[in-house]
Amino acid sequence: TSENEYLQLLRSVLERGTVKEDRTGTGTVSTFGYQMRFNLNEGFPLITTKRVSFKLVVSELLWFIKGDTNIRYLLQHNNNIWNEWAFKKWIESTDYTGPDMTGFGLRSQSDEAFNVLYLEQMDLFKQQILQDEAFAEKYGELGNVYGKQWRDWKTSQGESIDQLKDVIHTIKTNPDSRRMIVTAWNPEDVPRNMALPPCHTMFQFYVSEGKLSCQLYQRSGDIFLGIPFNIASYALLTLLIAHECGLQPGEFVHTLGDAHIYSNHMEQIKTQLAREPRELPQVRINPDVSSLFDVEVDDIVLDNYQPHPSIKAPVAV
Ligand code: UFP
Repeated sequence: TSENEYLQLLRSVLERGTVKEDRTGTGTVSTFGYQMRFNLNEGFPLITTKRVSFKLVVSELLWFIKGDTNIRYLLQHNNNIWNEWAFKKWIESTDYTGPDMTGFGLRSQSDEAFNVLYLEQMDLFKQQILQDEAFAEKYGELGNVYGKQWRDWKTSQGESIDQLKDVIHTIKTNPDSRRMIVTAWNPEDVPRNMALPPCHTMFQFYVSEGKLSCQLYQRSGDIFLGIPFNIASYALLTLLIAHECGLQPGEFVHTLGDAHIYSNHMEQIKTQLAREPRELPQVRINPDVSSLFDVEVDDIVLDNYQPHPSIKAPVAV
């Protein structure tokens, strides 16, 4: 199956990668420039050699599509993947009066007593985001992350560009166009107004023989933890847009810049590579919902996903 594209990436970086230091201080083995292709008609590319949470993929993608940049929606869907970024702003603010949380990412992994305190503070933070709307508005906001750039890119004239809506319009009316691009990399915002400079930098659509393909350029990819998730997310985006445009899905082409394996993921990768890939699952979209912007979590169903067990690994922050 097309899962081999991913397993081949793992093997290739293990074999050809070079040792490289990185921002997080963890250390990586890395290569520069790599491409995978997933034929979306051969099953949905949610890898089976370990369990990947499809629920988290769905709620994060719908959050981007809605143009939402506040973690409140994610928390309402039990999705915690962006919490640390909002939490960081909270503990650095003058409104925060709890115990010192400086450097919580690394400290919570090495210091068990601190970890207990951290989990307590994080839990309080999440509760307050969910219960207190004014608090959520102030501290749940991540700035100009994906949702903002996709749906409400601000021009120098103060106008707003809805890149996602525009690209869908072009797919419908001028499918041969070679300009169907959405970019999240906003050089003005990157150093100032973003919690995390976008990893999935830009994507382009392509229509041929009634099929919609999508290519993503990802500037930086954590091969073990991030990439399986990113593949599923963009494969789903392609299915959703094909659905709205009345096209069949084609391919998802995934192009990587710095593709790296963190030094503390090596054991996990050995475990994973020893496993036999299984049949890929399928995704169904509620046929009654025609607009991408009306899709809700329950409109997307995953069938026949029978993966190997999940494999835990530390996240580099
Ligand atoms: N990362 C991914 N995929 C994502 C995401 C982050 O692989 O969707 F948001 C990883 C890549 C890298 C780190 O290991 O997170 C971001 O760090 P940096 O900005 O230094 O590249």
